[in-house]
Amino acid sequence: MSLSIKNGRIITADADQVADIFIEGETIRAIGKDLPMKADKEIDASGKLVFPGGIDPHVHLDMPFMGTFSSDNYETGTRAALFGGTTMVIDFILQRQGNSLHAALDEWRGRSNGNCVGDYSFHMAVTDFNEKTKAEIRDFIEKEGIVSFKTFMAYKGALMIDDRQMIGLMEEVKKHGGLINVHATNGDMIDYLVAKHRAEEKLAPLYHYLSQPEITEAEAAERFADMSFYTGCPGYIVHLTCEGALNAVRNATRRNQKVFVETCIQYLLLDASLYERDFEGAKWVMSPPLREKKDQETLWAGINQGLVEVVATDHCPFKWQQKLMGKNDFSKIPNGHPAIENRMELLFSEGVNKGRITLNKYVEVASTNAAKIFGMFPQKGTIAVGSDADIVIFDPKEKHSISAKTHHMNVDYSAYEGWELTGKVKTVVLRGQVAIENNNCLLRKGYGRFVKRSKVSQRI
Ligand code: DUC
Ligand code: ZN
Ligand code: ZN
Repeated sequence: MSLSIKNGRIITADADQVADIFIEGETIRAIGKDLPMKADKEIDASGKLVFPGGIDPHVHLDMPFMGTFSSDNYETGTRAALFGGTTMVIDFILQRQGNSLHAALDEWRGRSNGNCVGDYSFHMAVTDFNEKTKAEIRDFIEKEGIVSFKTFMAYKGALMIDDRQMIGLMEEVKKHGGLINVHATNGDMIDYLVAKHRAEEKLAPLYHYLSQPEITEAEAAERFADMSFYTGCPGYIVHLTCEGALNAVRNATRRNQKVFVETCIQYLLLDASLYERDFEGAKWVMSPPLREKKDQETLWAGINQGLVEVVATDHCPFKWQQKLMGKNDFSKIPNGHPAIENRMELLFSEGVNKGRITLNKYVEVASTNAAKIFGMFPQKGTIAVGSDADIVIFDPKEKHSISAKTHHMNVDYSAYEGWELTGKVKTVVLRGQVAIENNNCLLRKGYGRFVKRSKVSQRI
């Protein structure tokens, strides 16, 4: 099976050209003007932008969390991702404290194997680092192709590790060529503030926000950067939201240290005023919480300064009935919001169209940098001869609006209901197969493949 995409404006992280793409099987075979090859199927992309498939390296599908499961499973979540131009996601396996990493891998494979429509990988979240866990690290990197290890500096009693465990894990991960991802917020400070607000019967969603002030994140980001510097282990801060935390990363550059930073689309576009809407604010209860307008400006600037490399989602949807678990107590609202389907279009409309980022930067932060940082470039994250044919054909002029009535995520509200966007994903190709066309998904569950990743290079 071969496919030609003719006359599109092809944008990669470092190029911009009108040309044809010839795909044979799963990979790109040729790129050039007026290619002579005849393909089984031809798509006319004149007037359209052509991007590498989006990569969202931070999603939680079918995840057991806070007494329930995130409402998108591997099928609905990866399909919704494809509708939004994201051809690959990286999900998180959570070790259960007291159990092994491999037991968790088996559990996560049980839910994901054969169920994905789009491509996927896992980060391994280490919640209990000890001599037994330590002995498993090498196997993950060398045999399983899982080279990134997530750590939580918060969620005490369930997911959090202490600094002693963090240092031990960093040394082991560094030894084998991996990377540490971190949820960097100060768990003890947050626990204290949650308990205080509950004791004072301050139980509305607003107090979720007030229990995680900026300083809880700035402090943890700096501490994490220090530990990463000390051990020499590459570090990646997930869902960074605010000026204080980004300043910690900026300061680390003064000693020639690189800490990779991911922000998420919601922190660029939404702010904490949404928590003032009584219980409706539960739709945006996530950790870290939404911040202030000044933080949004810092994050956009951070992208352009090369301090923020990735825009992900932390997609962790819960239906309204699940959010109601915290009706009388903000600390019981399952944390997370839906965005896997909206990320690429929101970032284009609000970022590129509003002149905040260039087209090349868009591709960099929505796809290429994640592929590089997480060890799968140039197989993923670019349009080049030999790369997987993961391609998005995008109409930069089409106007549309976001609604739960039309989205494909398994959740009964949208965090962006009524947002008017310019720019729409029209056709998506995953490893040479047309995945999305005319608003239909043409692939079935089971097509999505687990992507084994390579040891991590610091260069991006
Ligand atoms: N934050 C969320 O909002 N949800 C899932 C996990 C996390 O850290
Ligand atoms: Zn997190
Ligand atoms: Zn997360």
